[in-house]
Amino acid sequence: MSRFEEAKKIYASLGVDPEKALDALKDVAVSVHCWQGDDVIGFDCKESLSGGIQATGNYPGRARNPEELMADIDKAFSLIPGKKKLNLHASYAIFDGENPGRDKLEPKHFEKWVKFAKERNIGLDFNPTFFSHPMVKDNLTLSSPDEKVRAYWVEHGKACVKISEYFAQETGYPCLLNIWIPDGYKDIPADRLGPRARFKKSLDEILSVPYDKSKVYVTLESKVFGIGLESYTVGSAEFCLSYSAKKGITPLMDNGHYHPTEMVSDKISSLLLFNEKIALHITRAVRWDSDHVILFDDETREIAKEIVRNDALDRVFIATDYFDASINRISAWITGVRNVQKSLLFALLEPKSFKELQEKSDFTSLMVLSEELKTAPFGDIWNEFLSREGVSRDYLSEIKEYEKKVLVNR
Ligand code: RNT
Ligand code: ZN
Repeated sequence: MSRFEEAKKIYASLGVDPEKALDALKDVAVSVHCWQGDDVIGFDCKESLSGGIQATGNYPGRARNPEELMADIDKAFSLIPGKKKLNLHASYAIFDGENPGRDKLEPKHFEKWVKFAKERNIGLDFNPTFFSHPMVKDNLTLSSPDEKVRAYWVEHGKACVKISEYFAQETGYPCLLNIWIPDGYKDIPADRLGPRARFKKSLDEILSVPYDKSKVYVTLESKVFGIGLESYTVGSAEFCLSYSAKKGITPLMDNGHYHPTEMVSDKISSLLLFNEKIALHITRAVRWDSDHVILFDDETREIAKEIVRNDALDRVFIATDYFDASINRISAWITGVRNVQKSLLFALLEPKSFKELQEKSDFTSLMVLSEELKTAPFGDIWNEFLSREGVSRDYLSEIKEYEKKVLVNR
């Protein structure tokens, strides 16, 4: 008997059918962020990374242009099983001639990405880029008191709505447009309301652009602090949740954007009760919003359990968001995305009876069985998934080969 057949028996004895789990997993799309490949630099201007986020390390082989980034994405995607989408930022626009500025971006500046997506039959998600740009003034964009600055970024937001609609139309997959602004203050502000009122007004203006709500899902990502924005962020959790609820858009939670003991896994159920759809940026925060590569760790598994247990695989938009420049960037992509999928599979292999144990207050059984499950032959089910997807288990040797042949020559 194969290891998979053996493992199936063990899971069956726990009341779990691994075939069903594998079947469910293959249809879950993970939106893979493009910015792991080039340390969040993009192609549209020479500004260094700003907005209170940081990619640290100088491992060789950063993608320097669209061709290199596309080749690296292809390499990573060839070693990631399951369904994928590609998540782009506006700063990854590809210009044939002049750069018209972020306020004047058009669908044509993303034609090459659409071609890339169509050829691979994947969907595209999108993000306006409100950072790393000379029009960011005093760490403010959509909440700036300078009307010229605010208007510039409103135009950028509107342009991105149109580009998202174009992505959805062309690829045939809905496009998620995620709005995140880095706006905030290093030190205690004298006025907390003013910037938030301006942010609200700016969002209203951006969303006044008509768009097809069945094709474009606008999401709003909150954040508690950033580097140089330690005391106040305009787009706080309360602001973003309230705005999303009022306007009928989708809230997005990034698990690096909360106080260190606050867990996104605990927040998912509440949001599911009040929203048709919710969105996630899965990342790993080490002591701060450090955006380390996602591991197969407790919180990632707990997030996955909350999605699966609540039958919400079709209600949660799952995206990755991390940037590590200290290790092979392609390996980072693969490891992180595979760990999201592993966590989902782990959750899909949890017995339904656990809920009943809780309801009966049989916490003894719940603890014993949950601990037992941790050493069940999960690896054999995961390996079966990889082989059904035609993806090899060992990606290290392939990555090292690509590093030798391609990356070190950059
Ligand atoms: C920053 C946010 C945001 C960015 C990307 C690049 O803290 O998490 O999602 O990481 O837009
Ligand atoms: Zn994020």
